[in-house]
Amino acid sequence: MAKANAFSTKLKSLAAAHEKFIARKNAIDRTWYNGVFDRYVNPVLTNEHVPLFWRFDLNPRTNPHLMERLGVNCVFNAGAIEIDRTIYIMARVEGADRKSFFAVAQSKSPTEKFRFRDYPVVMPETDNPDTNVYDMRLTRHQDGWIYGLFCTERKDPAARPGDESAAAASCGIARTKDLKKWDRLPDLACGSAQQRNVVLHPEFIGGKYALYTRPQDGFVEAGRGGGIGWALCDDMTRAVTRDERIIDPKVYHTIKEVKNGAGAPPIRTPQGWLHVAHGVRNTAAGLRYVLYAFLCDLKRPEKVIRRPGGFLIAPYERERVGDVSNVCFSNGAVALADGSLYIYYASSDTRLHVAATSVEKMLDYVNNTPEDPLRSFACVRQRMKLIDANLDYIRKNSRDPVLKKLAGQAI
Ligand code: M1P
Repeated sequence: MAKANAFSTKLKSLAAAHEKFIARKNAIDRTWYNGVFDRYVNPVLTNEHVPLFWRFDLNPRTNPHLMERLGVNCVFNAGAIEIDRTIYIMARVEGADRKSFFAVAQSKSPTEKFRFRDYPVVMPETDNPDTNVYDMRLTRHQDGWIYGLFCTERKDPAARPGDESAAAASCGIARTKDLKKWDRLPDLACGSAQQRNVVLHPEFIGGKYALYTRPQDGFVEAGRGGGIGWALCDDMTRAVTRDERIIDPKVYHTIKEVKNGAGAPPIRTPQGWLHVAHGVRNTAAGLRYVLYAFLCDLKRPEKVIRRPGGFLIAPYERERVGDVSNVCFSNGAVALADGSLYIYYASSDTRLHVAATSVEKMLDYVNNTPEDPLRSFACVRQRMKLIDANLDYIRKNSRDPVLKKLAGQAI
């Protein structure tokens, strides 16, 4: 009897804490400001959002100690879509067993109160079963379907005996009308040995489907090749690409020197297709993943027309630490009818955050952030130009006390 009471008391408090956690409000993080986007105090989705009934056996007869039976390690890299004023997040949920799966969480607000649906996504397999699936990009395509493109990993058939970590990565493809029932289509057939971070463009290009790819011929680490590629394909039910053209290459000594990959499906803006991608550089402490933006031509989306230098979002404060530290990664963003734009990004492969901005601000950002001039000397020249223009402006407005104070010794 005492045991039964302890069980129900504990369950009651777990349930109350869980509900309180999900219902909590989220506020803009005032410790952060750069004018481009707002950060929020709380992550929008974490392993603590996962329903208790996905983790615990709630029956005291079969689980007298109220133990977690199937733990969830983290919730991160998520696709996103808005349907009828509800935001749906297609999260990567990683169980305690290291395997990831997909699950939809939804909210009327883009920044808080996300709640998982009762069941995760049951993604059908192909004849070649996936060992692990992750990082789904959701594209609402002109053809009427919502496509989910994701990475499917299987053990590398060429792995040396004893090597239990070499994986072969391909692009898995599925489509749905309601985010509940998924039709699994054959994986993308392409010329590259490794294919991850594939994104479907939302519109037909000359009657064909267009894909952003990341061709690599090495192991899932950097390998040779790389860069964000562009490829066309006739039919998503048997997706085959032949020529992958690199439209955004890796570049020496930049935020994308090791590798890069497309993020959310590009967002149509009046001035072009806006991309938020990830770039990876090397450090003595390992790889560092940041997000960067670029803009492509509206009529020719394979043509990059703006390349603001440096990163847009980098790990900040507690975002720096997690299962894979020093990582920001995004595969989902939503642009709402009022012009607001929400970029969902995960930190350190552990939890999901939101960066709130607008299409207007992002266009200002891509148009007015100078390109990376690639050499320290040129970077200083670039900064000198900004400083000179500002000091000139301050001199001309020297009666403004705030500006005067900002000027240092210069006036
Ligand atoms: O661990 C960081 C990221 O590593 C991979 O990204 P990429 O293919 O660009 O190296 C992915 O596994 C991604 O899920 C992960 O966040």
